[in-house]
Amino acid sequence: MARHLITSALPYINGIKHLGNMVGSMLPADVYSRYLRQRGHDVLYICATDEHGTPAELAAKEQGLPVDEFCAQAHDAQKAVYDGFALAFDYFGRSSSEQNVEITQHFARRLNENGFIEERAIRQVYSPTDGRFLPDRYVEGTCPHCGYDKARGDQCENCTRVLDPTDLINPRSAISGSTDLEVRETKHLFLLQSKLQHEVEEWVAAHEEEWPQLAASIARKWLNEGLHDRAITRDLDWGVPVPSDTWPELAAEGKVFYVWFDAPIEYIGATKEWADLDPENRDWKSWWYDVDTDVRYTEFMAKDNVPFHTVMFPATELGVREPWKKVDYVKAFNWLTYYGGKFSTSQKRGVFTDQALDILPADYWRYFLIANAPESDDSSFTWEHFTATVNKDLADTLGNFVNRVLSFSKKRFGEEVPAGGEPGEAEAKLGEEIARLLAEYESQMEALQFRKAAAALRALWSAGNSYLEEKAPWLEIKTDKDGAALTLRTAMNLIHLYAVVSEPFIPATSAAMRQAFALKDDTATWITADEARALTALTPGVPFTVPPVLFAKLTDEDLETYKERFGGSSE
Ligand code: B3M
Ligand code: ZN
Repeated sequence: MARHLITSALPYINGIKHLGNMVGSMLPADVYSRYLRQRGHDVLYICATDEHGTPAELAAKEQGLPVDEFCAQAHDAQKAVYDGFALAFDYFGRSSSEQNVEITQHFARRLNENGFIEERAIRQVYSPTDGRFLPDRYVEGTCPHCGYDKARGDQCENCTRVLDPTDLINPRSAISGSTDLEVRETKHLFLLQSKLQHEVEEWVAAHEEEWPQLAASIARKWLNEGLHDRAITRDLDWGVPVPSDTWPELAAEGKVFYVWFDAPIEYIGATKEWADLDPENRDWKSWWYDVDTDVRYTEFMAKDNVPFHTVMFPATELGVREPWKKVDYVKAFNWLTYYGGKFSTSQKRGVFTDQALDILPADYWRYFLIANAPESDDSSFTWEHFTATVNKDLADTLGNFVNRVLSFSKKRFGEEVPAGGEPGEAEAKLGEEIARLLAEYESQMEALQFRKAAAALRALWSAGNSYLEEKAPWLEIKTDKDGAALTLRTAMNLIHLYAVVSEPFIPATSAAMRQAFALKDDTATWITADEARALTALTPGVPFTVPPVLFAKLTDEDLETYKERFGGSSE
């Protein structure tokens, strides 16, 4: 048993996320956490809404709400969707929490004491029309690198390059649209990342071999370009205030920390939020402080977040000169596209997570998304692919197997696992196959290779179908009643095995399968290789019920309806 700390990139507060966000961070982190818990590990899965910065202020403005009220509502709305997806966070916090304010300010003070923060006067975009400075996303314009004309002042969504608002060509205010912008001088805090370059390089060198290539190559690229000193404060109303004990002048001017400074610290902050709810039994520091080899820390994120997690946040943690836990494994994802084009929150294209749950239960989405996770490359969502996968894998291969076996057995043998027959050659062959596939599934899960893990799970389901076709109990029963009982009992044992091992992917369906045998809701007991080989855990006489159809088959008409509602192309 090991201690596993798991975090997924914090979703921005500014709106309900689309399926691309879900598959690139929270969902795989949940699948992995569930798997590790089932294997008996001590797991802490932490996430939170990322609530500061210009996206929050702009979204609140759009809805005509004060920003704190907007964030409270938007946090609850996102949390409801994640509950709907059955994401089993140990805690889902808020980066605007007092815990995060406290730890962020502590980090800043320590960085300052260690000589890694400097006050500098800089030139910032100022809008006389709006009567304020326009940091980050308050400015939009054309990307100087790729020419994308809706680039934001902090990052270009198209080429993912990090930008400064003054880099943009033809800049305009995101508040008023005004192009009457000027550049004025103001003081800000800078994090002297250049002084930490060497240390970060050493740290990355010690870890990158273990990371997936996507994460390692992005980290390398950033280090090769050189770490630049970066402004970590902003002229905004909403954010973690610069502490007045250390920087009275900046604090009086109302400066707050830049959202990317406090957001990763919220991984720690949210752990403290969790612990503060039950301080007798929960120790947040035992997960984060001076635990270098006691805790294994895995982060999940899409590729645009990788530089912040492999280079910038580690730089911050190193500069603090205290033994804060740093990431061990960075699981990074490419993009999920919508018919080859971009899913986009700001352009409202693609399928949003709340809409997805309106249409079908979470397990349909969880399975499809993980089985097609953009791991080695971008992958494309199409309704054709989605409906075909649901019908083939979930409705036919798994759902139909469960229903066929249980209804037929009920009809011929009543509502108990049937007695009779001795396992023979077919069962021995099946057992070997199941044990082999289970080992494959386990090793892919442990390697965080989600598509391959999904393929192994699908192969486990298929093996049951092949066995059933081969033994054909509906024919067998005419000549060999005991033989048919053995076949059905073995098939029921497969259902029991599926209930346990499918849980990380399709938890609600797993629960329905367990309930068919009135098994207590104990998924923490994994299946051993010997049990997989024997397939005899469910013994004759165990009562069962036939569950309702596990997965509905999607029709051509459904497909047309989805395409009409969401648009069946990238346009
Ligand atoms: N909220 C960016 C994003 O949603 C950001 C992640 C923060 S992780 C500390 O893509
Ligand atoms: Zn660009």
